[in-house]
Amino acid sequence: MTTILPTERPTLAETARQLTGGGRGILAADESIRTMSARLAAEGIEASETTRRDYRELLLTPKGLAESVSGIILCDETFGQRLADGRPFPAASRELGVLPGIKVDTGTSPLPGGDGALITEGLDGLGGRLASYAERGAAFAKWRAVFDVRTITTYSARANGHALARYAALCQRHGLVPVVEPEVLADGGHDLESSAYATRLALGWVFEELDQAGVDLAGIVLKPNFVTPGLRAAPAAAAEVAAATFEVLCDTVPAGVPGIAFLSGGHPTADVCAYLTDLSRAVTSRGRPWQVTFSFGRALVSGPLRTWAGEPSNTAAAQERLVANCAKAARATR
Ligand code: 5MM
Repeated sequence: MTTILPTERPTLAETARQLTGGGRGILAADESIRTMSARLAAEGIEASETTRRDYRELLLTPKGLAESVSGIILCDETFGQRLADGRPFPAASRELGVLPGIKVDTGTSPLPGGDGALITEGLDGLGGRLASYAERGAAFAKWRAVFDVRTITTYSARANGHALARYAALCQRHGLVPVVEPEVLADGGHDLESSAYATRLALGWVFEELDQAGVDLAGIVLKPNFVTPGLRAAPAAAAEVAAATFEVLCDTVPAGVPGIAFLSGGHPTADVCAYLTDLSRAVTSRGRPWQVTFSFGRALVSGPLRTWAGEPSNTAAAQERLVANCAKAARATR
């Protein structure tokens, strides 16, 4: 592997632009061991360290992936694993032209006094873990705060914004671009206005706290949800979702943020690609400075996982499906 000398290392701003620009986006493959095991089991695949590794190798190695994917988010287990040819995942990822990232939060727990709201954990010992990931080749990190439209309050938005800001400041100190992910869940039957309200509240406090923590906005990537009705409500047209999302972004996201990479939130691939197409058009035509792209998980990988079904003979077909999904999402940004 080529050694990167400190003076040759890209700046945080360069990495943030590389992750979100050039018509490429981020593949979120960082499900925790528990979530990944449940997803494998749901497809009838025995969940083990080996099957989780095999599946992540399938995701990272398709020919042509780097044409539409700039970065891949891994969890700690995958970050420490090796491909079948012996290369560690982070090194192989760089060689394939895809920047490796690492999920560093440790999940959520009930926020004390938060009336059912959640707080994301993982700040204890984070500096040491970031130093180790950076040393082992990570280019960026990810931390996800989770909000429900029924329980979000100023207090929960502020508490999670504060944790995201501490994480982001620490990442930048260790030379890693922080992906800042405040997710308003799409689960439920709520309307679009409730999603807009919750997203505005969450993003407003996130940027207030990032400012207080002295985070350099040029060296972050924002990973928000699209503003949509809940998955159990009647869907809205892509134009309506894009307009509502654009309005919330304009009111809350400073111009200094280089890139916004959306999560898919359980929406179908075709829907999130349509949202991204319309939103990209609005951002360009209305002269906003951000690069907008995807950081989808389920919208990219659910189909390929089903196709693979744990059978090595299905790997090529599953990879073809993944590349097609990523290419579709990438086209939506152009
Ligand atoms: C891939 O899933 C990520 C981690 O989930 P858990 O820690 O809960 O297992 C998750 O953060 C993901 O990166 C984002 O939610 C985006 O994924 P979707 O599927 O919403 O695009």
